[in-house]
Amino acid sequence: MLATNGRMKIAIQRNGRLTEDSVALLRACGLSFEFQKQSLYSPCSNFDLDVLAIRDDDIPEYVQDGVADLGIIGENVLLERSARVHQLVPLGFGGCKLMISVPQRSAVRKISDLNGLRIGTTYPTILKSFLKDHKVRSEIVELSGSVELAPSLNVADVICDIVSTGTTAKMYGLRTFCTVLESQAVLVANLASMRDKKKRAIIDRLMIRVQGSQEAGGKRYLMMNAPANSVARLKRVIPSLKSPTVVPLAETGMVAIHSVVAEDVFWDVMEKLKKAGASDIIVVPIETIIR
Ligand code: PRT
Ligand code: ZN
Repeated sequence: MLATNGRMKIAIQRNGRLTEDSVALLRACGLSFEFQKQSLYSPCSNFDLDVLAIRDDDIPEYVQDGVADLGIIGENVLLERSARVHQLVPLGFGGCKLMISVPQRSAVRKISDLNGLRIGTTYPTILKSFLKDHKVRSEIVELSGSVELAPSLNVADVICDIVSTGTTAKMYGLRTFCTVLESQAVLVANLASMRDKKKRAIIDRLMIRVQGSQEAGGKRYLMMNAPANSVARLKRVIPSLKSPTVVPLAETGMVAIHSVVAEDVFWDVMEKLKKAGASDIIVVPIETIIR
């Protein structure tokens, strides 16, 4: 019933590290839907796309098989499953690394030192191809979870697992040794849906919105007043997207300046602007930028 109601579907992780950002992205794209972690299916009231919330491990196959037309999934899971899907765009969240970690006192210093060792992992496919690329012969011990425990249980000598801050590895007496894969969440599409004219039109509409919200991400809209003769100086301070908009004010000799600044240099820019003569500085968030 679910798969055949004719509406397009996007699969997202139901309850995990990608859930909040996936929901936020779809909402930033203007999609209106109710989302509860226990609900599998949330129809969108204002866009021809419904949200299917499932375990992240199932997303590659669901998109490959057309149960969902689109999906948001970590590159690590996508690659491990070797699913045949179309990768639309990296999304800039869910960042992590698949890394080989070794016990603190291990003698492993270079990749060739892994020869002959047992590597515990839940990512045998990616690891196998990494070892092959580096011409290393190790034994891959395929685990289903609690990978960090493997060395202390003597199930493996070293491990290959997802690391973000490195705290977990440290907690288990391991030191991260080398990166096998850098990963982030990506938007993927079913191959047949990409070829279907009607579905493709909806995917293209969504893509424009995704790109718009990505463009806007980390940017602020800046408005300020300044003496006209300070414009040249102010322009040098604003690392704007394009040249700032300068509008004369009723008060002679004064102008309003509008521009876009990046969040990370925002305070720095503000201080310089004030010094350069700007006043009444107003900063607002940007929801989207369509080019
Ligand atoms: O229930 P379901 O199967 O849907 O969820 P899950 O438990 O399989 O996945 P989840 O929610 O843990 O992760 C989903 C995706 O988030 C992963 O596939 C990655 O793409 C991404 N991601 C980002 C991470 C991490 N950061 C992360 N830190 N996935 C897992 N971890 C784990 C890691 O496995 C290790 O146990 O966090 C621990 C390490 O974290 P640090 O910060 O201590 O290094
Ligand atoms: Zn999972």
